[in-house]
Amino acid sequence: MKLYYATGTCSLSPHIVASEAGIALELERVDIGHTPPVTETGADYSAINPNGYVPALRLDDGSVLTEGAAIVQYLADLKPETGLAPPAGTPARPRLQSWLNFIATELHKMYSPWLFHPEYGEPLQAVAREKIGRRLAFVEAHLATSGPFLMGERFTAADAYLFTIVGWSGYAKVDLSAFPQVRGFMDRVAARPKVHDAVAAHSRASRRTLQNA
Ligand SMILES: N[C@@H](CCC(=O)N[C@@H](CS)C(=O)NCC(=O)O)C(=O)O
Repeated sequence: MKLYYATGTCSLSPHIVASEAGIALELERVDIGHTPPVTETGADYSAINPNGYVPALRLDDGSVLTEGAAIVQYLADLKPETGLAPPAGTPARPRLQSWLNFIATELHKMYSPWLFHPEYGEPLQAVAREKIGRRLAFVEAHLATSGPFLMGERFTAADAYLFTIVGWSGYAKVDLSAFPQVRGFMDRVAARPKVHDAVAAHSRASRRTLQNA
């Protein structure tokens, strides 16, 4: 399997899930700033994902799966024993999907693009930061009562995604000082050896096979 990724982006989330699951991924970096986007091997990325964004996962049958929330579930389901995604058909699975959807729509797309493009200007960015603050307050309250992870005692794919997006807070000037539970969560996740490996590999990786990163 090959993960199309770009450093510093949401493609870290499936990278973490693969690392936690012990799944070997081939990696191919995409220059998403290039028009049209190209991969490091010179391939036209828009022929791989017509939407031009990362992540995308090339499956072993040659087909391509897009959308981070779907990709992390696919990877987690390959290794059900890890508990990275509860089994389909159990009440816990839609709760995982609820978190993934919340992170994708209420956090990911509030941080990006609003806080990543200065051309939107400070008034719009202030609106985005205020909304993110309200959503983080919700996460804060949840972690306080039901943590240490989003689904309770076990680290899941939703935690990988939350860690990835909230990790943009410094760059996006989102103040986490009012959210000690969230900050504790970030420290807890960052301290996981397989997360550490994925973060390091995500930053330095070039096209190669990543064995159990
Ligand atoms: N809906 C997509 C969005 C992915 C996304 O926003 N990717 C960003 C990086 S975090 C990207 O590649 N942006 C470049 C672009 O939109 O052209 C998903 O959840 O996977």
